[in-house]
Amino acid sequence: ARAGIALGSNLGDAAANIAEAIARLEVVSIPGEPVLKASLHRTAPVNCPPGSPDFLNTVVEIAFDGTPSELLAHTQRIERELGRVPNPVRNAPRVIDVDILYLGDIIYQDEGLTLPHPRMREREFVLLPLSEIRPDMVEGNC
Ligand code: PH2
Ligand code: MG
Ligand code: MG
Repeated sequence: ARAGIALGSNLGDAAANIAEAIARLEVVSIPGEPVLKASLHRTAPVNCPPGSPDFLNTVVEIAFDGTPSELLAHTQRIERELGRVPNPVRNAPRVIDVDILYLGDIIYQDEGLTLPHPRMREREFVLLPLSEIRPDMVEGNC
């Protein structure tokens, strides 16, 4: 199935962090299937602690042959490999955030993952890059 994945970074070399995460997602994508990549967007922090740096955000779409929890295991592994450390502060600055937006038309919910992502439609930092690669999915196309 086609998997939409949002990436964000506002700590360290954000562009390099996002590029490295995308490279690792491409490894997970089904060989020969297209990987769609939006451009990088500099965005103001939303619901983050005061003084948080701006983000770089983008969205990619890969082809994934597996379950939602298998894809989540990959995105969490990639966050770990890039040096993300747990922070008890909600939405504290992070080296990399890799969030699954959708996996085909699967509707899924468990304690760690809800698909489609419940907040993707409210987030301009998701909708704007998503509209570049999947304008059909974004109402009004911003
Ligand atoms: N991610 C959040 C909360 N706020 N703001 C921006 N601009 N970009 C993000 O990726 C972002 C955010 C939760 O993960
Ligand atoms: Mg997030
Ligand atoms: Mg996340």
